[in-house]
Amino acid sequence: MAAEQTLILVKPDGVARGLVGEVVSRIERKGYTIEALELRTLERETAEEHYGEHVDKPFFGELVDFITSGPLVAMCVSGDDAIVGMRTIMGATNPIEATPGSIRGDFATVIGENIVHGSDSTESATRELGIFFPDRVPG
Ligand SMILES: Nc1nc2c(ncn2[C@@H]2O[C@H](COP(=O)(O)OP(=O)(O)OP(=O)(O)O)[C@@H](O)[C@H]2O)c(=O)[nH]1
Ligand SMILES: [Mg+2]
Repeated sequence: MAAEQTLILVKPDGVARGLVGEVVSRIERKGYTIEALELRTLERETAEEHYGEHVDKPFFGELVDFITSGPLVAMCVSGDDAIVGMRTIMGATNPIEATPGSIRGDFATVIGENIVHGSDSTESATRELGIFFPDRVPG
């Protein structure tokens, strides 16, 4: 068990569908702490940096178009094993494989619009929190 911080995004589809409260509620109910929260619309440059690991994928352009298409809600979430724990709450990347009871399993149908993002490792969490909440990254 490790105390961790992770970057969670309610993506533009989640905000447009009015699911911010639902996602926040599930995070709080689980027992994690919301350390910081901001509604913002990403510049393309910021989105390309955030999704830099996917730059060579065929869907990269589509991904950046989507994540910059409207306001999103960025959160720094903390708790015991919060990185993997949040990925479990979110469900599998592809909503048709996400377990019912998970956010993607309950609210999404297509991979390109899957409501939430969560950091996938401690390295990703540090890098991504540095983009969205630089004040919250240790050191
Ligand atoms: N259109 C499209 N989008 C994809 C595809 N694969 C992944 N994505 C999108 O790209 C995002 C990032 O992919 P990954 O990092 O592999 O998946 P993930 O870690 O579960 O999702 P994130 O938390 O958003 O990073 C996914 O959440 C999807 O929205 C694909 O084949 N087509
Ligand atoms: Mg990812």
